[in-house]
This record gives sequence, structure tokens and C-alpha cells, in this order.
Amino acid sequence: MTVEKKSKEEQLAKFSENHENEKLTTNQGVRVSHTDDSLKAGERGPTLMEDFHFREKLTHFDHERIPERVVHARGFGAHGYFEVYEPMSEYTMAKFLQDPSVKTPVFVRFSTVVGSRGSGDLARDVRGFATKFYTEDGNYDLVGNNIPIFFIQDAIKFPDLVHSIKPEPRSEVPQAAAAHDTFWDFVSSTPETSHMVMWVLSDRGIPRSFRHMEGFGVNTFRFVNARGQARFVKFHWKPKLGVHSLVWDEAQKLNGKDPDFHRRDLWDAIERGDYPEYEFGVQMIEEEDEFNYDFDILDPTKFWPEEQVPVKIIGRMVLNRNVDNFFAETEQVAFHPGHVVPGIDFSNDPLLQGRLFSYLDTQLTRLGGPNFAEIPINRPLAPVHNNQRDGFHRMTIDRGQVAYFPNYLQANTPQPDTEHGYTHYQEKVEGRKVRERSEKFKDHFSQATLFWNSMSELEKKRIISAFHFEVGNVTDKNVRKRVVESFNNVDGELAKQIAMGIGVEPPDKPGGSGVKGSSPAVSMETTVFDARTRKVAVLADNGFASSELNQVVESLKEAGVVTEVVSKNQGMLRSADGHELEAIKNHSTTGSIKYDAVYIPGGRENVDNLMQQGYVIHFINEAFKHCKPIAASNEAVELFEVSQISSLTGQESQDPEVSDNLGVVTIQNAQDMSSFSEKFIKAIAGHRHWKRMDRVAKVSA
Ligand code: HDD
Repeated sequence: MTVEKKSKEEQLAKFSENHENEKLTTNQGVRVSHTDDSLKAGERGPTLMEDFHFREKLTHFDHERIPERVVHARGFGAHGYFEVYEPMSEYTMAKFLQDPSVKTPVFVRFSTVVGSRGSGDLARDVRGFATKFYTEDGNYDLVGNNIPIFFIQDAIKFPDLVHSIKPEPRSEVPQAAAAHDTFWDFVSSTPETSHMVMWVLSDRGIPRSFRHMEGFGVNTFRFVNARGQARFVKFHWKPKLGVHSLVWDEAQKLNGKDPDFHRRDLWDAIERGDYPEYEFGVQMIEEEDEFNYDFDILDPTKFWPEEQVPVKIIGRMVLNRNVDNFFAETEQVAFHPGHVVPGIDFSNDPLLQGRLFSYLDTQLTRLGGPNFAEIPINRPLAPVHNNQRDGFHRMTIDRGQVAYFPNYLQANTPQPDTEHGYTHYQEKVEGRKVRERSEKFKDHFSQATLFWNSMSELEKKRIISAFHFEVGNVTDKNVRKRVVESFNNVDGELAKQIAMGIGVEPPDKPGGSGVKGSSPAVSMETTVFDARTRKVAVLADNGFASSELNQVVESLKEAGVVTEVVSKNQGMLRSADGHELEAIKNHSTTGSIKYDAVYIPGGRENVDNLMQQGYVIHFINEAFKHCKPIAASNEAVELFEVSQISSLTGQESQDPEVSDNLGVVTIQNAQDMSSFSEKFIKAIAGHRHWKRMDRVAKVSA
């Protein structure tokens, strides 16, 4: 602790040394002598118009807000780099995908879709995953989501979708939520949304953190190599820590206790040096195989099952630097799927085609004109030369007499680069002008059933609970009925289960699309399980057993797990043998919902103290309810007996096999904590112990 304090003081000393001569000025560079009082006619008199410092300061402040993004308003960004594992020249000429020794700088912005800029992080929603690669050939933006498909097939329906899911126009209620009449009215009237709704209502809709999410480019793009050969591609980000989610009850509580939970998690991880890492993968389909699948490869409501089209891992991205200024970077960054570099091209996916119009258009309103590419976060590292001029907020001082092409006066510069310039893939296009979709686009249910079939029984249960919450909040009974009828096309049992929770009769006819197969890769149970960077609350009070606690905390640290001591009051605790330990959080500044697991050390006095604290029992019960690993050593095991753990696990908890399986780790009459720590770390890596789900239905925490 003292070490930290000192380095902060040193930092401050260094700061004042470096900034010694920086005096407060106006925006015109005039030094300001006083900024705490406005200029008045007498101490109690009116403020004077001539106070230019006051007017400049207030005018700037009055205009500090810019329009928020129409969707994805709430977001959080970080810097990092990307590196390719091996040259990809066989498939694409994209320069940043050739040389493994090159680190391409990136900026990533994660976001929710529906809520306003100040809304909570924990909404059930799709998460945006947008990456800007600052390549030597110019900027490339991969503007994706954490779900591989989308709600609609054609961009012309995007305003309808968004109007239905945003707060209702009469009341502006609810904020950042799909659980209301208009969204479900739209869903039940638009069968193509069914598949995406299944994903959003699965655990994917409430990620544990941005570091535990996959990313997908969603739309079909093309790779084009130097010989002009093209292939269809889909892009993937795979998090090294695996794909994991929160529990819905936990997410709802977190939105109150810490609505910045995801932001804080990413920020803290980067500050600690636990840099989030994602592998980059591509699925490729040869041009001649375009029609060889039972789905249309241009349909954005379909994914390409990994079992049929494997994901080739070609590189990795590391996020290793937080922003210096949220507004300047995260808020002003402008992504656009049309920002591509040679080697990456578009497909005729009708959602992508519409996106290619929308993103450029929206920046004009949001960032105040056509010069947003000059804002530092948007500026390419590659040089920019063209004849575009003027407009709001032009930064560049364009020199010279000439702003047109061709020209004689400036030797025909800047010149198009016929050799290395971007050339669009020469896809042959013909057809009649029609407002129609291809026949295969009309199968809206097969992949929704495939997704449902791919879920484990426990994942299915959670999807049904999500339906009960979301559709249960719909006030119009006919809309609820229509939802049940619509999802009967996906699976009869699903529809029946949904109906049971929301006061609607189950469908008369058994439903389903007839699809029997599954795609195991889409289940989150097949993901990576890793304890690294997980956060554990250590509940302690005066009189804790220091040797026990130190052994466990040390083992957790070695496994890359982060610990935080929580006690009734912040400040120093004293162990039974006189050692000091700082409690970082007190009972009102935190809660079990902010941690992945709980550990309670022994020590007679410690446990007697904790036993008196209702908050501690609540903490344990709540963590148990949220299926989190819970560990107690020696006397601390007594706390489980007064909590709901013992009544819910009963005799079984005495059986180590069963209790380990449930993520409840205990040890008694022991000095050596190594096997206990090992079991606990394994339980933490297991994320949530879903097998408790049935038992926790009885817990009221
Ligand atoms: Fe979009 C923002 C992702 C369909 C129109 N979109 C936006 C962002 C992400 C996505 C991650 C936030 C970027 C940032 O952090 O600044 N959008 C997607 C994906 C889609 C998709 C993966 C389906 C494949 N979007 C989509 C359609 C349209 C838009 C069909 C319109 C036709 N999206 C926008 C937008 C936004 C946007 C209105 C709002 C702010 C912005 O662009 O810069 O233009």
C-alpha cells in the first residue's frame, strides 16, 4: 500500500515539474488571472457582458454534447495491435495479413445496441465489437457484433427494427430493454427475426465481460488475392479466455450497483496488464461452391456452421492500452463497413449493401460534417492526398493553387495509383430491378431449430427463462400469443414452455421446422474454461487466520486470479496472529454480484464476527444462487451451515465429489491449503456451476 502511495506522489511531482510553465489560458491563448468568479459590477452586482472568459467557458460547455449514436450509443474502447500468424497471400492481398512480424495498430469499441449513452452495461442485448485496423494501406474497419447473425435480411428494415426495440415513443419507456410490446410485436410479425432472437435470449445476450465475448463480422465479405481470385469469407474473433456469461438476476442487480461493470472490467484488466486477447479467424467458401449449402450464403440471418465450414485461425489481437480521453477517442471514433483495403471486398448480402450507405451518412450528423476522418482517432496512418476541401471543422491547411484533377498546373497530382490502388472485384452482375429476395432467404426457422438443438438442457432452460422475462413483460396478450405461435415454428416444446410462463395457451399443433441436427460449436459449453483474470471476493474480519488466507491468495495469484478483500469497514484488519491486511471494499461499496467467486478464511474470532453480519450470509447465498464457486476453510465452513448452502445441498455436500461438482469447496482441520486452493482454482475456471440451477430456484437472495 505504501509503495503505491509513494509512486502516486512521485507521479504528481513529475507532473508538476513537466507542467510547471503551463498557465490557464483562454482558447485564444490569453492568460487567465481568475476563474472562480465572473466579472461583476460590484461584489453583489450583475455579471458583465464583457467578461469574455466567462462567455467563452460557458459557450464551450453549452456545446459539449454531440448527438449520440442512433444505435450502439453506449460503448467503451481500447487500443491494441493485431498480428497475422502466417502470410495469407494465397487468399488475400490485404497487406496487414501478410507479414507476421508486423504489428498493426487497432482501436476497438465494444457497445450495447439499444440503450442511450448513459444506460447500463448489463442490458440483455447484442454487443457491438467494432475494430479499426490502422494498416499501411489505409484504415480497415471490421464492424461486427458478438452474435454471428442479424435480426433482418435487408437493410431497408433496419429503421423498423430499431424503432420497435428502442423505448416506446409515447413514454420513452423502457430504457435499454427489449422486454416491451413493440419489440415483440415486430418479432412476431417478422419471422426472419426468430433465429437472432434465440441467440439474444441465450447466455450470449448477457456477457460476463467484453473479454469473454466472441466477435463476428456477420456479413459475408470477399477475400481477393493479387491474381484477382476471390472467395467468400466470414470473420471471427475468438477470446482466449473463452465465451462466458452472467446470470440474468446478477445482470439486473449489477445494472443498479455498478452500471459501468463492463467498462470497469476492461479498463481494470488493461491497467493491471491482463491484456485481453482474441484470435482472428476466417471461414472461406470458394466462389464455385456458392450454391452448395442448404442456406443462402448471402443471408445475414444464417451462420455457416463451423462443422461444415471450419474457422481458420490466422492471427491475434491484443488490447493493451486504455484511452487517454473517452470523448476524443471512444465517442468520436467513426466506423464504417465500407472502410476496406485492397484484398477485402463486399458481397451482395442485402444487409451489408445497405450498411455501406448508412454509416457514412450517420457520421455527418453525429460528428458535424464531412471532415470526421481528420479527428485524431479516425486519422489513417497511411498518408491522405486528394482534392476534397473545406466543410465544417476542416483541420488540414491545404496548400497550393490546384484542387481538381486532371491538372496541368500541379503536374496531374495527386494521381490515381493504377497498380496498387483499390480495384473493386469484377463480379458479374445481371438481373431485373425487383424488390424481392432469393427463395432460400425465405426459410426462417431451420437454423433457429439448429441453434436450439445445439443447446445443452441447462442452456435451454435459461433461454426459456429469458422468454418468460422478455415476453412476460409484454402487456398485450395477443402479442404474447403471437410470439408463442411464431416460436412454435422453431420447436414445439420450446413454444409450450414459453406459453406456460406467460399466461398463454400452448399451441394446438405440435411445431418445429423438422431440423434434427445440431452445431456443437455454438454452445457456450464447448468453449475455453480459464481461471485467469477472474475476480474473487475474500470475506474477512478481525481475527482471520493469516497463514490460511495468505496461502490461498498466493495460489490464486499464481493462477492469475485477482482477489479483493471485503469487510464490514474499509481499512486495516488484524489477523489472529497480529498481521495486517487492508480491506479494499466495505459492505456498502460492493456485493457478491461484482465477483466471480468467494473465499472465506478460517480463524475463530473472524468467523464469529462474520456470523453476526447478515450481509455476509446474504453475500454467500447470493453467490450460491448465481452458481459461483464458493470456498471456505476450517472454521469458515460453519458459515455454510447457517447459509442456504447446507439446506440446498443437504447430505450431499458432505460428499466431496458432489460438492466439488456444485462448485462448493471446503476444507476442515487443515494447515496446508494446497489441495484446497487447487480445487478452488479449478472451480473458478469452471465459471458458473449451472448444475445448481434447479436447487437455486429455491433461494430468495
Ligand atoms: Fe450497425 C453502428 C454493427 C447492421 C446502421 N453497427 C454500429 C456499431 C456496430 C454495428 C458494432 C457501432 C460502431 C461503433 O462502435 O461506433 N450493424 C452492426 C452489425 C450489423 C449492423 C454487425 C449487421 C450485420 N447497422 C446495421 C444496419 C444498418 C446499421 C443494417 C443500417 C442500414 N450501425 C448503423 C448506424 C450506426 C451503426 C446507424 C450507428 C452509429 C454509427 O453507425 O456510427 O449507421
